[in-house]
Formats: sequence, structure tokens, C-alpha cells
Amino acid sequence: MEIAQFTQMVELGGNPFVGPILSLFDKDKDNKLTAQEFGEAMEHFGKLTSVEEQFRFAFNIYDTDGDGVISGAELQATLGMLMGRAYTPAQLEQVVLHTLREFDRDGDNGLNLEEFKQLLGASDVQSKLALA
Ligand SMILES: [Ca+2]
Ligand SMILES: [Ca+2]
Repeated sequence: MEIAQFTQMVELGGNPFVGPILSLFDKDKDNKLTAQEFGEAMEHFGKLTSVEEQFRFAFNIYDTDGDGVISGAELQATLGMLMGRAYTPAQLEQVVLHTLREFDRDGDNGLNLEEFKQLLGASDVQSKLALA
């Protein structure tokens, strides 16, 4: 399945931010997940037993420099990695600005883990990825 397609499905389910996580499992980088790759992704998430672990895993994907805050630039870079074909840089920037406006509660222009949890939603990441 094309990751972009999958992401659209997830977006319909209300969350555009899990797609980039799946792209990690796209080993040959053709922007498609084979059934096997998808299975591996699900298996990996299945091993993250607590919701906390799942959030942390997702958070680390976006926090590329590992400083504990997802900056606007990191958000844009990670989303761009996946959705660069679907969105222009200007549109991506709008998504990032909108996201920060909505979820950056402490005003540091980045998302910490707590803010990121709000972004992903209160339920666990695995169920979102599985579209359950
Ligand atoms: Ca960071
Ligand atoms: Ca913040």
C-alpha cells in the first residue's frame, strides 16, 4: 500500500501525523508498504506494551536531534519526508504553523512529549495505526 494512501486513510480517521512513522518501515524507500513491511510495523508496535512507550517511540521519530522538543523545523522535515509530494513547502509550513498554534501550550515554538501526546490524541498510537 502506498504510504501516502495509508496516511490519507489515517487522516480521515483524524490523524495526519502517524504516516511518517510508518515510512520508517518502508525499507526499500519506494513509499509503499508491502504486506510484510506493514506486518513488521504492526509487530513492532505490538512490542511497545505501554501507551507511554508508543508515544515515546513516535516522539523520537519527530525529535530528530533528540533534545526532547519537536521544533517546527523538525516537524516540517519529518512531514515533508512523507508528504513532500502531496504538499508544497508553503502548504507544509501552514500545517506546521497551524499545529504549533494549536498544540504548543507553553509557547516555546516546539512540542514537548506532553504536547505531542495531545497532538496524537488521547488514545494509543497502535490503535490509530491499525485504524481500529
Ligand atoms: Ca528536537
Ligand atoms: Ca511547547
